[in-house]
Amino acid sequence: MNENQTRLMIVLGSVIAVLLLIVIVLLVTRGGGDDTVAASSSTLEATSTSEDSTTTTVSVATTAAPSTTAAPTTTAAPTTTATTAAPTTTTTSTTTTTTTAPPPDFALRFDGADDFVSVFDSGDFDFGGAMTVEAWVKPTSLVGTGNYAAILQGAATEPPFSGGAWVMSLSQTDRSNWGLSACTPSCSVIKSGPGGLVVDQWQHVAATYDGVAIMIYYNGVFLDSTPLSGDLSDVGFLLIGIWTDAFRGYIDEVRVWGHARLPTEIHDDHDEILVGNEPGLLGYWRFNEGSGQVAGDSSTRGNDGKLGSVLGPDVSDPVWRSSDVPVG
Ligand SMILES: [Ca+2]
Ligand SMILES: [Ca+2]
Ligand SMILES: [Ca+2]
Repeated sequence: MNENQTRLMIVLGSVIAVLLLIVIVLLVTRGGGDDTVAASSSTLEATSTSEDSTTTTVSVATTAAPSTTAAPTTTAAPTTTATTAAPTTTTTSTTTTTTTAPPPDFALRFDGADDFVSVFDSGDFDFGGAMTVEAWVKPTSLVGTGNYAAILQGAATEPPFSGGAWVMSLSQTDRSNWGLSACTPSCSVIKSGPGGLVVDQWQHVAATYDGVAIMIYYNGVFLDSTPLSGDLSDVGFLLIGIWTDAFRGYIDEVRVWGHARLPTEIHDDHDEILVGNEPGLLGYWRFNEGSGQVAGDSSTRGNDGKLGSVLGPDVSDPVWRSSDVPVG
């Protein structure tokens, strides 16, 4: 090999070496680019993951919303309403009804022709020099027939009338004019005057005798008096609703006492229900039976009355009717 050939070999060798170097560089360069892309991809994936996380978070939040919505359901407004215990309220009202239910009140209605109640006088109504009689009345007519009609009287016999000791009566032609007549045996009479009673209203009438005078009271208020002395005659019966003629309308809460009650006592008790054991109370007929032939005595004396002429149905029986008498 000559010198020229040697130079050529060196050049060729150098060229090959350079080419190899370029190839290597290129290879190396390509490898680094893939790594960069891979790194970018990882970043994107990370970002995606991050977005997924965000999405997940949102969806969790969304899931939470219904949970919150469920809260009211759990708050169980309906359950509370149900627990508001409609049944409890019902129970309460039932108890109240039972507790406040007043006992039935009845009165007797008299036909104005022949009806009456009779109480046999075993001696309680032999008053001597003092008495008090009272009743609630609601007349349905105050037109007279020419005879006296009685609310209450101490009579010698049951009807037909054959004399008596005293009578709380309505006047013969104007029955709004009521009063008391009593005999010892001389007689005194005190009356309200015309218009003393009105129709279709409950009114309280009372009369007393204290050995000095007879007095009358209307709705618990003193009305008038007239002198009288001596002992009242003994009689056989206490009659309600009749004298020579009959009372037309309703009578309730009849009371008889063995002494002259004071004005304040009459006023304070006239619209109150009595216990029945008050001192001096000899008869107390509330007419609350509502049926039957007996008007029971609510005092301690046992002076029960009978309806009509006999203790069985007859034409003289007054009839039981619901009462709205303002007592109690
Ligand atoms: Ca009654
Ligand atoms: Ca009868
Ligand atoms: Ca009759």
